[in-house]
Amino acid sequence: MKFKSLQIIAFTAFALAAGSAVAQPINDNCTGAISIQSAFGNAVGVITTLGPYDNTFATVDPTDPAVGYECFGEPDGTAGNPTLENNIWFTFTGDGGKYFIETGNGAGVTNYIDDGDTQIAIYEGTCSALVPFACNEDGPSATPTTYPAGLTINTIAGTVYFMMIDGFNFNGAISTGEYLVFINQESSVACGDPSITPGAMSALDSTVCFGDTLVVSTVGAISPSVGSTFGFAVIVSSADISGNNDPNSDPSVLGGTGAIFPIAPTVNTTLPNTGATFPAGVYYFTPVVFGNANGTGNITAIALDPACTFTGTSLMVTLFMTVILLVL
Ligand SMILES: [Ca+2]
Ligand SMILES: [Ca+2]
Ligand SMILES: [Ca+2]
Repeated sequence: MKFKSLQIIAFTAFALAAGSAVAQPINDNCTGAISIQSAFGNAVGVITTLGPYDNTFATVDPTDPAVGYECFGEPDGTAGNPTLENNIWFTFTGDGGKYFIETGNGAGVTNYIDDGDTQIAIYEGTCSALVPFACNEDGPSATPTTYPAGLTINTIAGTVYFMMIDGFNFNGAISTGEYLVFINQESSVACGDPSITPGAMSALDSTVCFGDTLVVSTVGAISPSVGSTFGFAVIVSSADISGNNDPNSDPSVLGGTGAIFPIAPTVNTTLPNTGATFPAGVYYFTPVVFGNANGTGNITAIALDPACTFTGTSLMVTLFMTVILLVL
């Protein structure tokens, strides 16, 4: 977006001949979003170029979202009244990777968007119930004369995203034209990354009676994000397994959750209800983050790589009666 100085803009008036067809882009609305899935899952550092796309005849639709683009700089760079002008839509499914997305100029573009001035808003949910996920007005490639949007996102594996790219409207001067979309997977969290941590686990009670519900929570977990299977899980065992990075080879391990939030870095919150039940006894609950693993389902069914598995401190809980519902 322009911000610091006004510019003299030369308007070129033109009229379309009567009867000529003006084609809206096929992805003018969310429901027509173009899949850009091919740009995801490629090697880190390899830029995938998509387009060019042209917003010249794109329109604003009543089904467009009312929120999620609060960062857009209208009317004058202050973002005092963000507006949609000529938005077009794209969709992709996350794979847990970290991606940098920006627009720009390049091969195939014959009418680069005015001032390069795009805006990007990314949503989760569905077209009829879009949930704001990320927003950017000007990215790191912006200069004093060109203002392409660009942002980095951590995708969640399996989550469907909708990306809206709009043009900036500088006091009525709307950026229209063509642009490319560049998508580049950035380095993820490798097994040796010092930021990796299974987080801190706590429980509401250390002793649990029949009929009680035990809530175990973990905060601050950061998992690796490499390999086909990675993420966070809670292991239940009959002995303390603190620091055992090969937990599935430990005979005391009884079970646990499936891999949760395969995204990194991230912060865990209270985990979903597993509905698991256990007989009376002493149990240990242990957070674990892992990468470079294979398989799906419960943590005990996943082939872990001990060199990329990080098991936290076990938390002891005593169950006094049988059939206790555990909320992990
Ligand atoms: Ca539109
Ligand atoms: Ca706009
Ligand atoms: Ca911009």
